[in-house]
Amino acid sequence: MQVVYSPEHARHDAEHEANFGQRVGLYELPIRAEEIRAALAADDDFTLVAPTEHGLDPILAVHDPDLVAYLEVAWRDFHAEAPDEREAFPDSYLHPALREGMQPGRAPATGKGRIGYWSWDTATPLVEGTYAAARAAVDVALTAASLVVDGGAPSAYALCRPPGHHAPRAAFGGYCFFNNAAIAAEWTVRSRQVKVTVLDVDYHHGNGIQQIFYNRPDVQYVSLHGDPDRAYPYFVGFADEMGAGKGLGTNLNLPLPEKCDDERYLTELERAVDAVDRFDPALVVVSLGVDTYGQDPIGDFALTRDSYPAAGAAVAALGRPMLIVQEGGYYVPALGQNVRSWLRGAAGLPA
Ligand code: SP5
Ligand code: ZN
Repeated sequence: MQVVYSPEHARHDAEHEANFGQRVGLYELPIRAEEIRAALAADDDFTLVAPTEHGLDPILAVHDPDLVAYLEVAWRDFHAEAPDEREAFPDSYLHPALREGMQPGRAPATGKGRIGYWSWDTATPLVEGTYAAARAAVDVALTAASLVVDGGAPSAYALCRPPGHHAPRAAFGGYCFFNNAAIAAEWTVRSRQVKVTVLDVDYHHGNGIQQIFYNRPDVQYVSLHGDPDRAYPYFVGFADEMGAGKGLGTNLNLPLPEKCDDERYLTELERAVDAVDRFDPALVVVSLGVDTYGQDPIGDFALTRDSYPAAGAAVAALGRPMLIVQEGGYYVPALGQNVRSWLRGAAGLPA
């Protein structure tokens, strides 16, 4: 299987996040991508390839142009008013109740306040190299998509970092800036006039992907994740969210309990795979997070490594072209082997 990787990811090198008001070490670190790269580079069944530049148009097909323009200047803008900070964080957010009954909110023109208009959580610091890294991650996803869609490969893996599935059309958060998987899905739909599914197996619900495609009949979103009644991102990902308008029926959420084990998970994955098969997509984009692992520091599932080849094989059994896009996974000692296991299962290789 071909693996698209760019060293540019390392330019997004923030160090902290805020969890319930506490400044803690960031979980989403450059070493994550390096561990995955090393595990795949050591395996002859994988070939690393560099991304090609795809420009801004595929990003603008998904994201608000004002978000894209903001992210390009966000560091400069914040740094000008807070020159002593190495990481940019908001101190206020535009809660919907703040302007209830008034004109919609808008971003202040410049400065420290502006970041709180575009951000939606307290765990997504922005640093000097964030924009370059986020742009490269999109190129990684689109290059891998092209290997499958244009090149006829049965599957390809995009080693994206920063991840993307929490970024909706017009905001960033959840360690995500540009929604790599959604951008690759939309690019395929537009260039090929086909239906695409995004199957999200990260521990967290991919609220960004759901939001972007919620009204769309031609893009299905299916997700297995920690129930938002207890798990981040808390406000999106409930089972009764099934799409709207022409997209009604194209969104499927399968929220799962704490300590979910391999057997339960693989049973639920079969339900997800059946729904994908019924939708009949020309491409399956897998948002792959291995923060479902039992030892993950921010997830609460109990999956073992054995579940990953089985999960990859279950999705591959659809017999449809597959683009696998990296999302989360934060237990660094097992990260490379967990991802490798999933991909080997997806490629029909022995575990
Ligand atoms: C792509 C992705 O997986 N994003 C996840 C973002 C989660 N951010 C919030 C982290 C909250 C961590 N809570 C710590 C619990 C420690 N036991
Ligand atoms: Zn996650």
